Amino acid sequence: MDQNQIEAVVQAVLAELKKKDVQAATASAPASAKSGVPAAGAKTNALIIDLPDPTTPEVRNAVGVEHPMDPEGLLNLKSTTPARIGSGRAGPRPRTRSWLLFQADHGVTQDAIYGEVKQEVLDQFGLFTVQTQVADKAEYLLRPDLGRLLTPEAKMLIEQKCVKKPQVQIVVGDGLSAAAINNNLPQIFPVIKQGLEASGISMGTPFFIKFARVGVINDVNTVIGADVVVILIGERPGLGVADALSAYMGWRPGPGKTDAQRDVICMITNNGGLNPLEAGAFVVELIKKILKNQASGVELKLKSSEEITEHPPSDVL
Ligand code: B12
Repeated sequence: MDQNQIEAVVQAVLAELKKKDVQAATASAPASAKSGVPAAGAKTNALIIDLPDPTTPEVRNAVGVEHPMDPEGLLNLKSTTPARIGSGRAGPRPRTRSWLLFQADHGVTQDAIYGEVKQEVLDQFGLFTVQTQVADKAEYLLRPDLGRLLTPEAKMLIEQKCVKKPQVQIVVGDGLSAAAINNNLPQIFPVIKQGLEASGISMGTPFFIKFARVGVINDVNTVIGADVVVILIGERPGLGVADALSAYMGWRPGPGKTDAQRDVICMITNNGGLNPLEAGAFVVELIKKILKNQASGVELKLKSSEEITEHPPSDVL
């Protein structure tokens, strides 16, 4: 066989293989691919993306273990947690589906951390903005200490704009999830405000703190002098939920006060957490408890347990 004949045979075999590849891919491709619309990034006749969207509930919750001993038990187990269990494996590695889902969820956490709180959400409640000593998001992540301190300009603005020595000061902080504020503030804020008003508790002038950490309430109170300071702040996003809000609060915060002297109501979200409307009512109840006991955190726990021991409810007697 001469060189030309060899080349002709090779070309014929390659053409045949290409034809078979296209037939096989078309047979297993989803409807969108079969419709002739090439998937994003696909070159005609080269690559057809035939994996379903991994983030749909059906695919997210699908059991990946082949031949489970107790299929129903496994389904029940999976329904109790958003943790990635029972997803199966490909040899020693995760399946492509699991890996894509992980990447997609990770993308959502990045958006939550690097996202911005919407001005329209702040405007809805007339919140003005001040900033901590953090310059940008990269510094925010690296220097939590600076996220606990207000700039001199911020203190000046707070001094000018805010009512001093209220019983309760509410502040909002972006924290680690802008989505938490964007999605939950519109529901929780009015409930807290109305709850305090209805209980005859005075509330200071609320405002927004950019690049905030929980401990900033100490610095806030050096200017405000409130009895209780509450910060509504975005929680560190998880791979299941990225828009959870927390309400951290303390009795007369000030320099040197720590988390041991604070309380928190956490995981406030409509995505599988504490509903923000309900959470607002809990926040008001906790504020009342702190005001009554003039203590928060561990001290509040100790004081309330003393109360229970001293005055046991009638059904305990
Ligand atoms: C990260 C984290 C931690 C980190 C905080 C370190 C850091 N610098 O980030 C570490 C591992 C130290 C930690 C420890 C504890 N944590 Co923690 N933590 C979290 C987590 C995962 C995220 C918090 C967050 O995003 N905060 C927002 C950011 C912007 O705040 P930050 O200023 O950066 O960080 C401050 C807060 O995170 C605060 N903090 C963290 N945990 C707790 C717990 C309490 C009761 C308080 C008052 C403050 C507090 O400490 C940080 C420094 O000031 C939450 C889970 C969640 N769904 O919220 C649990 C969570 C808040 N922690 C919890 C608990 C119970 C604790 C501990 C008491 C555990 C223990 N038994 O030791 C300790 C207390 C620590 C303390 N600071 O006094 C519970 C609170 C439950 C509740 N309603 O009371 C949560 C909700 C987890 C859970 N589901 O059980 N925690």
